[in-house]
Order: sequence, then structure tokens, then C-alpha cells
Amino acid sequence: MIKKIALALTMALAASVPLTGSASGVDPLVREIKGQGIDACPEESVCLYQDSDFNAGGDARIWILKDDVPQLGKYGANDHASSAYVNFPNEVKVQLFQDTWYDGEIVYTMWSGREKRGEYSKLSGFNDEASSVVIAAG
Ligand SMILES: [Ca+2]
Repeated sequence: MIKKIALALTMALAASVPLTGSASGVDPLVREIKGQGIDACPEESVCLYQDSDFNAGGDARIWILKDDVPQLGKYGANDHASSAYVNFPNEVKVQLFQDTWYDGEIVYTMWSGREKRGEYSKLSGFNDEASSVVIAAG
């Protein structure tokens, strides 16, 4: 009798484990979409665009960030960003770092403000350099 209950429990537990590898309920740090323009960037996120002028040349990769990312390379985004949109209604400071884990000689700083969100159509001197990102309240 006890064995039967134990077996039933084991089977119930096994059934509750998702068969696919998708970790439902766990938000990835970086979400990638294809698109262009600042309208493609969700509210309260930082969007990194593969090409300059927010992918004006045609649909291309956009990486959507909600929080600090120590290794953009984990999401296929290392050394790719050519423009960026800081889509916050309030003051937020975003720093792009040349190396992983917020390191490197050059840091590119961007802002959103009360008057205007942060539109960076080109990352002058920092094209295809970003490897990690910090998002902080201003
Ligand atoms: Ca690029």
C-alpha cells in the first residue's frame, strides 16, 4: 500500500515538471526581437539596435533590456549595438561598457530625462563595442 502511494506521488511530481527546456516564469535578462524604429521598443526598457538610426535600413535585431546585463554575449548581443533608445519617462542613466562585467577603458553614457526619452541614433566612438550594461535611476 505504501509503495503504491509512493509511486503515485513520484508520478504526480514527474508530471508537474515541464518536458521542454523552457523555463516558464523566468524572465530572460535580454529579449531579442526583429524590427526597426523607436516604436518597436517597449515602455520602460533600454533597446539596443544592431544598426544605426534604430535599424533604419530595414528590420534587424533589437535587444530589449530591463535590468543590468553583465554579459551581452550570453544573448548574442556582444559588440553589436550601433544605436540605442532609453525608453523611460523618468530620469534613468544607462552605461554601456566595452568589456563584460562593467569593465573596459571606454564607457558610453546615455540618459532619459523628464522632457525627453533618450534617443541615440549613433553610438559615436562606441559602435559595435558594448559588452555589458548598467541601468540606474538618475
Ligand atoms: Ca552594429
